[in-house]
Amino acid sequence: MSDENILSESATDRRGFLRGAGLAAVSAALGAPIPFGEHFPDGLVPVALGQDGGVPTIPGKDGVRVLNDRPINAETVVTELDDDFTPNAKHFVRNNGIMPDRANTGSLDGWSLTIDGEVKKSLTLSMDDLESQFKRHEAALVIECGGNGRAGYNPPAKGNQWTLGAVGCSRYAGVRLRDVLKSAGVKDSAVYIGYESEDLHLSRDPSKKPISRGVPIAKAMDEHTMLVWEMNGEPLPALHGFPLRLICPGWPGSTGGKWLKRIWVRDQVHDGAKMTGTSYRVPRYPVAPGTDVPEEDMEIIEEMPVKSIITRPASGIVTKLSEQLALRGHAWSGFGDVKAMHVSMDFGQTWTKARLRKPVNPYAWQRWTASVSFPKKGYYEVWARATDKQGRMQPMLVPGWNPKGYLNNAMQRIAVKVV
Ligand SMILES: Nc1nc2c(c(=O)[nH]1)N[C@H]1C(S)=C(S)[C@@H](COP(=O)(O)O)O[C@H]1N2
Ligand SMILES: [Mo]
Repeated sequence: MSDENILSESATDRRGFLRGAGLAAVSAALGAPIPFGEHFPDGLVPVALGQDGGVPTIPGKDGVRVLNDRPINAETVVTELDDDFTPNAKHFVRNNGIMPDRANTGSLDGWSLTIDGEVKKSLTLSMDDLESQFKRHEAALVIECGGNGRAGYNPPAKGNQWTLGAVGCSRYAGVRLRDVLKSAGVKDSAVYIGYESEDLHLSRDPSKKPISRGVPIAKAMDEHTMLVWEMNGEPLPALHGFPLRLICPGWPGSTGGKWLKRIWVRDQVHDGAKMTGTSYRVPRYPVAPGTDVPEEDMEIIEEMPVKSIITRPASGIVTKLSEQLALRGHAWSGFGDVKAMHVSMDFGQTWTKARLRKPVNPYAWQRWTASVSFPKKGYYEVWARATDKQGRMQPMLVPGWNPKGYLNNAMQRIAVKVV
């Protein structure tokens, strides 16, 4: 292997050198006043000061690519997802609105979690109540945005053009949602839960919510669904929902409300912001690319499909004919464990079984490793394909086109030049 890379664009270090600096310092570094400085999003490095010719960065984030800065959306460069568990600094960020002030101040003043609706007894819980009244639970969980891979669809779907990196698997600690729901006493009339959060709509209109989604009561009562306040042993970071978030593992990341303040148990399918219309929905039947699908023919996304990534080597690697090329990455599925992982270096004619680790717990991703050798010099692609325990496999091409560009679990391909 050499350091050479045949791709024109490589994953480089996008650390902003002004991380954490105040407005005055930023202004000094720019050599100019910032007339609209008060509107500059907290925690963002001005494009002019970013590296890589102006790629914006986010303080406290490493190895991420910013897709949008209002609201903040950043995906992880795929080679930066190599860790067994994704460090906080590398976890992707998907915000639909403006982060609440509380996230930045780290204060719990006036904060509580309300559980109400179709329950026998409404609860108002402080962080101390959550920590002391319920059994602590820890798990490593994949969070993947429903739109991860959107950039692969044609005709293109509107929205953040996520490639591979709107996914991460970090270690979380908190409590099972079902323990909290049980203590409130779920009524037979309960159908769904909806979350409400402290973030603001982009318009700053307090009567509007950026997002308020939920899951059916069975998923809410599943033993793996959690309320978490710790991420990789640290208090939940501001960008990831301080002080408390929900995680419904295996389901679209959007079901995991950040900056949580209420769980509303509903007697109908929750109808909060981004639950209705075409949000986080796909057609009930396959459609041709570009089809205008009527809203009533769209259904809510539940489990996320089987998927894998290649975290080593980077696409574009140059390797020697005499050497074996070591490959590695992670695989996961919303439908249960991944049971097999295969790689091909001949455009899918033959497949080699990779080694695959068991997950540390359900809904954690699984490490895979493989090595391949090449018959002669030239250009190759390595393709990687996961199969879950229900027999579902990643498609070679983008799967069914859908108007919002969700659920693209096509195999990842990397370019390899053998010299
Ligand atoms: N309150 C709130 N919760 C939210 C969001 C949001 O904008 N506001 N974004 C959702 C979406 S679409 C995703 S994919 C995940 C992203 O979680 P992360 O930013 O910790 O990666 O959070 C979800 N929870
Ligand atoms: Mo998302």
